[in-house]
Amino acid sequence: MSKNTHYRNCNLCEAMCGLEIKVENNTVTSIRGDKEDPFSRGHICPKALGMKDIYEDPDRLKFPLKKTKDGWEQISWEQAFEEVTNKLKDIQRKHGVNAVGVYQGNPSVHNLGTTLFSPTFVRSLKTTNRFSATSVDQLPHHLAAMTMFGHPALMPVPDIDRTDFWLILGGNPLVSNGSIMTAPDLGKRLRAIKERGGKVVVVDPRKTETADKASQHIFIKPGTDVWLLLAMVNEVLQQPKLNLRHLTHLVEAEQINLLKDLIEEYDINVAAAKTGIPAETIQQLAEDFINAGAAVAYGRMGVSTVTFGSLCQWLVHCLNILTGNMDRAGGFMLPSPAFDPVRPSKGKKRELGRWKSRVRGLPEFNGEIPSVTLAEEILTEGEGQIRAMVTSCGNPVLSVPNGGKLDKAFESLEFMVCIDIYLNETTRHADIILPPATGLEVPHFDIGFNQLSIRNVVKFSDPVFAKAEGAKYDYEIFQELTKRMQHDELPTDAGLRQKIDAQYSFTPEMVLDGGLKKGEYGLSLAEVKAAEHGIDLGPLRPRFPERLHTTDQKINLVPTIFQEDLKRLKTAPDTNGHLLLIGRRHLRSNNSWMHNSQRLVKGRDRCTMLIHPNDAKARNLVEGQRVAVSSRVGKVEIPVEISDEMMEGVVSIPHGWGHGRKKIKMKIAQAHAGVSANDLTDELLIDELTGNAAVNGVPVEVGALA
Ligand SMILES: Nc1nc2c(c(=O)[nH]1)N[C@H]1C(S)=C(S)[C@@H](COP(=O)(O)OP(=O)(O)OC[C@H]3O[C@@H](n4cnc5c(=O)[nH]c(N)nc54)[C@H](O)[C@@H]3O)O[C@H]1N2
Ligand SMILES: Nc1nc2c(c(=O)[nH]1)N[C@H]1C(S)=C(S)[C@@H](COP(=O)(O)OP(=O)(O)OC[C@H]3O[C@@H](n4cnc5c(=O)[nH]c(N)nc54)[C@H](O)[C@@H]3O)O[C@H]1N2
Ligand code: SF4
Ligand SMILES: [Mo]
Repeated sequence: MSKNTHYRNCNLCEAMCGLEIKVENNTVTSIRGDKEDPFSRGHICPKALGMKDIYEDPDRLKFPLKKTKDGWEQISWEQAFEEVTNKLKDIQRKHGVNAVGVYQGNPSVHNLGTTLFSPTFVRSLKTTNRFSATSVDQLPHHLAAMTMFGHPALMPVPDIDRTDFWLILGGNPLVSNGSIMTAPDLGKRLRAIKERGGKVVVVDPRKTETADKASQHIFIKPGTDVWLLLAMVNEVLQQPKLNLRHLTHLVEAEQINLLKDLIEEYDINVAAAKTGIPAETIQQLAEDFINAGAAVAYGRMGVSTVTFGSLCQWLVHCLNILTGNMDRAGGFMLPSPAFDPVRPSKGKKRELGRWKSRVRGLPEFNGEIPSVTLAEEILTEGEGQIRAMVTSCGNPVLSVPNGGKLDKAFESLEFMVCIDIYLNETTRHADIILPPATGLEVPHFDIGFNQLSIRNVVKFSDPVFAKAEGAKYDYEIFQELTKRMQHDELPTDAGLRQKIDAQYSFTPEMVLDGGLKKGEYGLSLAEVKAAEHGIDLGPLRPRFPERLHTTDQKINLVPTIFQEDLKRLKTAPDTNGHLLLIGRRHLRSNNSWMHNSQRLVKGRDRCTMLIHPNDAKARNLVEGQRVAVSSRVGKVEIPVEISDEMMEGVVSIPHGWGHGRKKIKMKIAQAHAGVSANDLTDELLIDELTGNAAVNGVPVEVGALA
């Protein structure tokens, strides 16, 4: 590859920033924002340079490793594939198909080969013990999409370039760079709302970086947004006349009446008592939202990973729909991606809980069971117990509640294989690690995030560097594993067999080309490749009703499961008297796996606990002091940072740290170890409807070290 300037998308977070990468003598000499990218317009964040660090990282794995009594030994791919699949098949023969569990982590959706080729591999394992980061993150979004719009992937995004009022609940897009909303250059986009006379309101227990730049910030007690949203929807329903615009015929009038009856009791006064927000503030917020030109409510992690996460996401939709802001410019809209994986469901009935997890009876969703139940599925003896694990792109020891228990569970397995680029807190438990080429070495295309993008765009990114000699692409690893996982003892149905055979004869680029041509813009991959800065396909367009996948092509405003789940509000436990733990993200951090970049971890310690001055005073704590934080499941020691950016009664610890565990190989991360917030979060604290983890709003005790 002789070219020395390359244009490609950053694949690290959801923002899809265009990068301009200069290379000399096989070394990256600079990474800048691509000013000609029509979407990101030159914007990048500090993590973009992490692409160089990952490429050059001496700790990054490139060849298969096998654990032996003398330590890790490099083995050939052939040996690795043979041993892995023989072992998995053996265990399935002996203990049944469900004895193999699989966990897929976040970078799965940031890698083209894994996005396209891992699903068939997972199916070829034939196990119902499938887990992923989805249930520690966004299950409530998918459930609302599926039950209201007919498909779990139909998640509208806020049309922030045209809105007059953006209500952000539990999201910190200026740091996360947006989630379930692909919107590079968010700082400018947010400023533009204010400059055109619009308003941005942030509801968050912490005065975040986003709240700081917003028109208004409202503190809320963690886990209580459901009451705020109920009160706001109630206010909307009290309006003399609703105007649903073009959705009027898509929502049954009886459903609106039903909703009115169901939630009548949850008014502003109830909300004020629960949330800690004054009644007048809630009243004003509701009025502002109703009276704004185009308005949009958007709720992310902070209202998804809480005990009423699903009700929250449902109510966010209700608020947008009933104020006429769904599917409208400046409101909540569905993107129109060039490569569209959302296929007509051919009458396929989708529901929650087609099967239940063995130990705790948590519901299946979209073929997976919740990750909060993974540890007990491994540790609890009996038929169906997980005895071998496959992980791909995941670090559940640091990302799933009660990571300490999971650490022990993985240690007890008969066999574990990890498809991963690092020897970290999770993969250290593996018997074999299969590392794929990654980052600048692989072609990239954002299948997932073009479905969540606030403008319709498309771009293909060529690799900047060739992969190391003898290394494998992720899709090649999945092809090989899939092919070899077929065994005569376990019947493979014709449909799966067909998929497996097809998969073996395709490359990701062939799949992309086919999908793009079939897509609504009829583009070929060659045409997309020719536009190295990407192609702008225009602002979002109204897509209702034709994109709805419900059988009657209407919106299901009040799905029965939410109606039922409302009953749970009556028995919500009282959290008064406890400090409540919430998370926090940092611009230079990316979940658990980018702390091996010196430039991203340098500077002051970021793994600290934020606490309000009054709460610190009540416990005689001073700035920088190390304290003990404990919860039902564990205890950590961490320095405190005292700040009135916290709401009283709430403390915040970032997740993804905790690299002090033994036998990992991430030198820089180990030198900046921090502690894991998920040694405190509780696998029993969940959104009961879906089993999604509630990593926000965890009761904890804080005190000086003994
Ligand atoms: N307390 C608390 N916990 C949380 C959260 C929180 O806010 N608070 N957030 C949750 C959320 S939103 C998420 S998404 C999860 C994330 O949870 P996970 O996905 O389990 O964790 P990550 O830290 O993203 O780990 C990514 C793994 O993929 C590997 N990797 C990186 N690139 C590649 C690649 O190209 N190929 C392969 N095969 N592997 C690769 C890394 O080495 C690492 O092991 O954490 C969740 N956990
Ligand atoms: N720099 C960086 N960017 C990232 C990541 C990263 O680790 N670092 N991770 C990526 C991933 S996987 C994801 S999913 C996204 C997440 O993207 P976001 O959801 O935007 O990010 P968070 O920082 O988790 O924001 C959650 C907010 O909810 C608030 N909160 C906590 N509890 C409550 C509550 O009960 N109610 C309300 N209203 N708010 C609450 C928190 O204070 C926090 O500000 O970020 C992505 N981008
Ligand atoms: S905001 Fe996200 S996509 Fe953009 S440069 Fe940073 S990590 Fe990459
Ligand atoms: Mo996430």
